[in-house]
Amino acid sequence: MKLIATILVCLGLLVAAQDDCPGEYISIGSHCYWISNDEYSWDDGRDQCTTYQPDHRSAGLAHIDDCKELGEVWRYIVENEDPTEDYWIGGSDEAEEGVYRWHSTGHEVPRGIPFWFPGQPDGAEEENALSLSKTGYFADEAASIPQRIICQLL
Ligand SMILES: [Ca+2]
Ligand SMILES: [Ca+2]
Repeated sequence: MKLIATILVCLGLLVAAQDDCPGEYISIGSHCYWISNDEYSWDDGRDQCTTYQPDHRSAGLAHIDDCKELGEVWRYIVENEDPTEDYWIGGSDEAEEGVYRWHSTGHEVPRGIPFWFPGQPDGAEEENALSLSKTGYFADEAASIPQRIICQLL
């Protein structure tokens, strides 16, 4: 009985957490995200996120700052979306080659393992946009490539 009670309480919390995210946003971990079905260039994806702001909450392409968050988002994609695709998230090194920053916070994107796939970033000035790639890790890719996008409420 105790176990069942625990499960019910947890389910209750889960539902409550999802209710906290407005519009089409969903709760993953402690943040609200929206994963598009349509594909956009990185710039159009950024504009899409900053335009669609349910309940007047600020939003941008996702900024994934710690490995717990990365694990939670990737696990959600594996279980609910298509893990054979790449998804745009909010980092860019367009302003300064080799220095990735989140467009929504201005903070530097974490470097190396466990965030980036080994060998990435490798595109120099040809690849200036950050993707959560089908490897489950970050990769730099050409910003013009159409990809699905992951938006996040700020
Ligand atoms: Ca680059
Ligand atoms: Ca690359």
